[in-house]
Amino acid sequence: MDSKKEEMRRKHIKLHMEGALTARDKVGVQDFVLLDSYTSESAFMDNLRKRYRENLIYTYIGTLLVSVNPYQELGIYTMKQMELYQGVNFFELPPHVYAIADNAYRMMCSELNNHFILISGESGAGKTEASKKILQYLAVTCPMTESLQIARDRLLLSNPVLEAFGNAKTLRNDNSSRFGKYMDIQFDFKGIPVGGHIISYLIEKSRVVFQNHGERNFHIFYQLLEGGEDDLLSYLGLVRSTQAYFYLNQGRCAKVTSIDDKNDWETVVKAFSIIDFNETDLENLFGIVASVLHLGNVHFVEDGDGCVTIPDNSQIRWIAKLLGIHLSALQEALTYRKIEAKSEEVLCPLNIDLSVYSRDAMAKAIYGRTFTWLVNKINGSLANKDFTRKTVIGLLDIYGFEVFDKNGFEQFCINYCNEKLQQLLIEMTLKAEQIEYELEGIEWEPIQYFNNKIICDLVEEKHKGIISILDEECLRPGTPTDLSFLEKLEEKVGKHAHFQTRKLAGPKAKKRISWLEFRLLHYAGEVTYCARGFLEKNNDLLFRHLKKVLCGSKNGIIKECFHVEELENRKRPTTVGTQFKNSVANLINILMSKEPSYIRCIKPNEGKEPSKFDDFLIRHQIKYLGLMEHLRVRRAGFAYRRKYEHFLQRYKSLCPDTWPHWHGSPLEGVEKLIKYIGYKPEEYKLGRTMIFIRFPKTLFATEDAFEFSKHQLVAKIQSTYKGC
Ligand code: AD9
Ligand code: MG
Repeated sequence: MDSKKEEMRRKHIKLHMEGALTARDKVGVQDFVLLDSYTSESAFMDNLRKRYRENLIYTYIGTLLVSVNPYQELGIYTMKQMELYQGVNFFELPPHVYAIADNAYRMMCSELNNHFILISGESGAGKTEASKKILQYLAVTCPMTESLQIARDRLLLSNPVLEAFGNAKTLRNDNSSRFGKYMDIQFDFKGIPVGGHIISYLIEKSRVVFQNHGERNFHIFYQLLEGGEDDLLSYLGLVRSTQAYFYLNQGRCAKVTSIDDKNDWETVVKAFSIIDFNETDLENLFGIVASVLHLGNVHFVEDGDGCVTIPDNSQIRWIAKLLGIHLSALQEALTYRKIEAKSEEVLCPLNIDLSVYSRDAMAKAIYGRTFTWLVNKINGSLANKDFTRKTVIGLLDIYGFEVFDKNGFEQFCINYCNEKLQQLLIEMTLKAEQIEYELEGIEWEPIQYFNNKIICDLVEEKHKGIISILDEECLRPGTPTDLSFLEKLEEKVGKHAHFQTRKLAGPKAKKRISWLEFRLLHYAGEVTYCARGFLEKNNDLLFRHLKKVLCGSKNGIIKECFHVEELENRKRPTTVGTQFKNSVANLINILMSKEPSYIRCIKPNEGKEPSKFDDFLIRHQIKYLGLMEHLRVRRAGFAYRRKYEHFLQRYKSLCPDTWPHWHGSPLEGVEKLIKYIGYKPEEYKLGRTMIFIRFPKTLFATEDAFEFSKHQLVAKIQSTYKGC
């Protein structure tokens, strides 16, 4: 290059370095850490909006992926895309869910450690879709042997089965997961997927007996009625009409345009055959599904003596047949309560309300336990004992923070789980940052952040937390009620800074708290819970009498789900709240032992519409997904860091000393390079293996200068060849 041209090039590079030229206005930055005003929520929103308009649904915050549901097919999940992301340096390509999957996979293979990918976001934000894309990516791109193809197929096909039994149409999402799911994908030492294991959390059993207008029961009921063969339906005593069943017609929306139940039935049946379900399993399983439908149609009437009877026995007959239990015993268990006094048993008639309660409790119990059985059965088929040395990638698709107009026990549990996961995210990110700084020999500057441990403690602390207080109230002799529980809360945690009730907040509270309500100030914002139903849901009581009948069932699945030992054990069963608390603690332990990746999904509008970016809704989610907090932690100190080798490889053409080949150490090369292009001392720090750049503008300038010099080089090469 002649000296005049070189001078021009230098001048241009200098201009870029001073920030005079920029081309990022249209599509925004692909990593939020590169935002100049990284503490500004508006800047965050602007960037997300710009990218969404360009159909760029993914953006990073460091290594965390933010995803906005496009509600349309964008053609970004093709085989070609999968190939593109395989083994590529994380930051070389635009952000993508495949990059997250590939990065976790490569790290797992090279470091032989375990990873997890936590996917969170509100209902309809795209969590399940993201987790399916990851599973597909791993199944398709990982090496595979013929003998292990079945393991891969089972991993993939466990999804439609679990979705059939655990997903439902809600107002927010036509395919809403009504349970939390953690799935380990296990790999052998060659990186071949060999098996898996699933843990499910808190299936929404109440949906089995009740659905809001515009919502449905779990998909499997409709699939069976739409797709099941005539012979099967008549064996189960069912008619082909969703309208005929009380447990299906309350929501008044059995037909949904986006759902093809008949087709889905075929997929599920095919999946069952691959996942090793035999004919007896299926007979038992559909016997239970049908029994639930029959149970919903059991009606009660009260006779003159105040005794409840079942006027029409036809439904009960079918249930007795399908579950292999005695008709009269079932009838008795639904209309009487057996009280054991001293050595004798006394039958005490139930009123209509209690009979309906016990009917619904039975439906919920058999469905809930069958779901657990299903997960165990799938786990049996995913287990692969031949491989002892295994590493895993865990996928967590869990319900996001929920704030509805009315929030009950379920929201309380879900939001507590999110509180714990937020704590884990911040702690793990902080820890990872701190470790990286230490390893690199860079001084750690403490970061101010909100530690939500105080709220976790409020809910979970032994003897003092809300769950313990609820348990105590459930166990208390006398007549504990939801109101007495609320009073206990006021007495015991009333002074806590994150707890309020109407009495405590007084009439001047910003948002009114009604009678029977309490409010928690979560990290993501305030949520007002109605205590109605807390005691009942926490107890989840199935009358002993009914349990006994179910323990005698001849249906193989029910037999496995209800054990006589349960009856013999006089201890109160663990409450739902405590069970959930324990399973969340267990989950946190599982996650803590693995390397994390995070995907935060955002729902862009309530109407499930493509290209609609609802500012208000999204701003709210940014807050409760803790994104600004995460960005602050991630950006503290330095916006950008890169290994010396990678930095030099990319930018070496900017300096005559390092171009085209640098033979010294990468660190020395980087020192030469940044001196040449004029980095100021306050703009960067050099660690042991990485350069840390403090401001995004320094990196942008370098990147723009690089683009410019690349064009110059191409032009030069082209002109050289022209001359040949
Ligand atoms: V819930 O908490 O289970 O109710 P999710 O799981 O967050 O919820 P889901 O993944 O089921 O939401 O996505 C909802 C719908 O959005 C899907 O059925 C798709 O129609 C749509 N969706 C989500 N992600 C994508 C995507 N990456 N591309 C196209 C998408 N459509
Ligand atoms: Mg889902």
